[in-house]
Order: sequence, then C-alpha cells, then structure tokens
Amino acid sequence: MIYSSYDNPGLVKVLSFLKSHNTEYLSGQDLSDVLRISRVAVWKNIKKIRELGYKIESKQKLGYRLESSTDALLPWEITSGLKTKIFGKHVYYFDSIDSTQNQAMKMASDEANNGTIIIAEKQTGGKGRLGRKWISPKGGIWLSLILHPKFDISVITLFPIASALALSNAIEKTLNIKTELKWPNDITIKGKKVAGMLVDASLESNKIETMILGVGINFDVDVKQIEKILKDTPNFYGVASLSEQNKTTKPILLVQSFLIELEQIYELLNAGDIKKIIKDWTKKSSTIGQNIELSTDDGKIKGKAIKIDNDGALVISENKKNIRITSGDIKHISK
Ligand code: BT5
Repeated sequence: MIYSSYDNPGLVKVLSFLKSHNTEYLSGQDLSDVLRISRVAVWKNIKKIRELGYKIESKQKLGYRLESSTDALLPWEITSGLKTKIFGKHVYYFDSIDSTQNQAMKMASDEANNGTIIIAEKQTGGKGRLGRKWISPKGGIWLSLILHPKFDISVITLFPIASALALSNAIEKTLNIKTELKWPNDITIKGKKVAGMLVDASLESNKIETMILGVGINFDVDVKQIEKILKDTPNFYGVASLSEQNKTTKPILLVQSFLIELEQIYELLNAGDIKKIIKDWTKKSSTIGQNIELSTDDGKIKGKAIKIDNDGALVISENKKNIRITSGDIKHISK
C-alpha cells in the first residue's frame, strides 16, 4: 500500500471535514452536499479512512463522527500544519518496503523531489552503514529525505552528525527526553542506541548532486526482541526505545519537529555557519572527554576523544599525539 501527498484528494477532503467537526455527527448526505462528492464516494472514503486506523463512530439516523486519529505517519498528517520551507512538503508513505533509502535513491535525481520524504511503517531490508542491517519493525519511524544541497563536498561527513543533533533537539522538545550523541551519528539513551543516521550521496565532478539522509528511530518497538536479533552484530551495544521513557507523544509530532530542527541546521550548513552546530553537538556528546577504542581494518586504536573538527572528524589523543578519525565505530571505555 502506497500513499503520497499528491493522491487521494477525496479521502483528505472527507477526513479534514470530519476532523474539523469532530464534536458532532455528520450524515452521509451532509458530507456529500458540503464536499460536492457522491454519497457512494463518501461511503468509500469513510471505509478507507477506517482501514488506515482512524476510528469513526457511526450512529443510525445521525451519521459519522471522528473519534480518534491514527498513529500511521500518513502524508497528509505529516504535511498538515508543517512549518518548514521544503522539508517534508511531499511525502510518500509505504506500509511495507525493503528500504526507504533504496526508494529515495530511485527518485533522488528529479529536482522536484528536493525535500521529499519516503516513510515506511516497516522495512524488510533496512540498511545501516557499511552494508549492515537495520532492524525496522512496525512501531518505529523509518524515513529517508532527498536533498540537493548547495554545500561543499567536505560537509558530507558533518551532515549526519548535524542531523543527529537536530533529532536529539526534537526528541527533547516533543518528548522531554534527554539523549546523548555518540560519534559519529548515533543517538543514545543511557548508553543504548535509540536512533541512527545513514547518508548516501551521489557525486558528479567533485560536487554533491544528490544526498539521501536515512533516519531510523526506535519510537515504540520491542527492545528485547531487537536485541535478541542483533546480538553479535557489528557496532551493537544495546537498544533503547522512546516509548520506554515517555508514552505521551505521538510519532507525528516528533517527525514534524525533527523536520523543522533539521531544516534550520541545513540552512546553517548551506550558509557555511558551522560553529554553533559543533558547539551544540559537543554539549550533548557522550564521546568527547571519554577514553575510546576505535576498530579499524588495521587493528585497534585507543585514545582520548578531544573534539570534533569542522568536517565532523573526531580528534583523539593517543600517546600525546593527535589523530583525526573520519569514519569508523568507536567504543566508549571510561572517562
Ligand atoms: C546506522 O548504521 O545506525 C544507520 C541506520 C539508518 C536506518 C534508516 S531507517 C530509514 C532508512 N532506510 C534504511 O534502509 N536505512 C535508513 P550503523 O551505525 O552502521 O549501525 C548499524 C548497527 O546498529 C547494526 O549492525 C546493529 O548492531 C545496530 N542496529 C540495527 N538495528 C537497530 C535498531 N533498530 N536499533 C538499535 N540498533 C540497531
């Protein structure tokens, strides 16, 4: 099942009207008259809306009343009232997909898709970095954002770091949960991974042509079950979910807040203004100041994490010598 913000105008019309009149019952005839669609179309759309998880009460002689909304991250729910300029203005929703990242790659070159989101209820082949698996059952937020950035190729490594900062800010604002940022692009709660970022870019003569940011958020997933699957996988260090901490917020509010935070950070990056990003990331980082162990193809490096450079590289001090690391997985050892 696929829904996009371009299709289903009839459904959105009926739904919006039910939403704005949710204290009263509306008959099929009323809806048909006001919305200028046939009674059959009203009935068909009501059926579809119910299938999407909205609860609609119906009473004989009175009509329909919207009782409650859905938690599904449907295009019209994301775009409704979204205060961004381009991010998330167009949304494609899949109830199931192999990977939103693959789908976004197919659509990325079209200039009109700058800022478009692909979002899925579950992924059957979710991807992490370096060909790793990303477990993506129902209950999480799995999305990819298509971008045509203006910034220099050197910013590519800073972008996922900056995106993790945007998501951490959004989590704090909507759910009042404090998260830590683990280099390079993980978000953790009490040291366990609650979200990860992935960037795929296509380059043309040393310029970024398109970039896709993949974001995986464990919103309301079964942590124990995911941990069972992931034991012994690379860079596994425990799983956390947001709903374990706070059950009150709807996923839609987090997605909208994230898009706003991310767009602001993206504008700073496009303007070359990275100082604040580095400063804010460092404040939330659980990595800086820690003794860490980095695994590379040539073995392990141990040192103390000092700072991140303007391109997002981690600077560690090993035997009084500073080393820059641009990619890899790290393990925190101790302060
Ligand atoms: C990441 O890779 O953290 C990037 C995750 C990006 C996922 C999104 S979902 C939407 C979009 N579509 C996709 O197909 N992908 C993106 P990395 O840092 O390499 O971490 C991968 C490691 O995290 C795995 O080897 C596991 O140990 C662990 N892991 C996998 N699924 C997890 C989950 N749901 N929660 C916590 N850890 C997980």
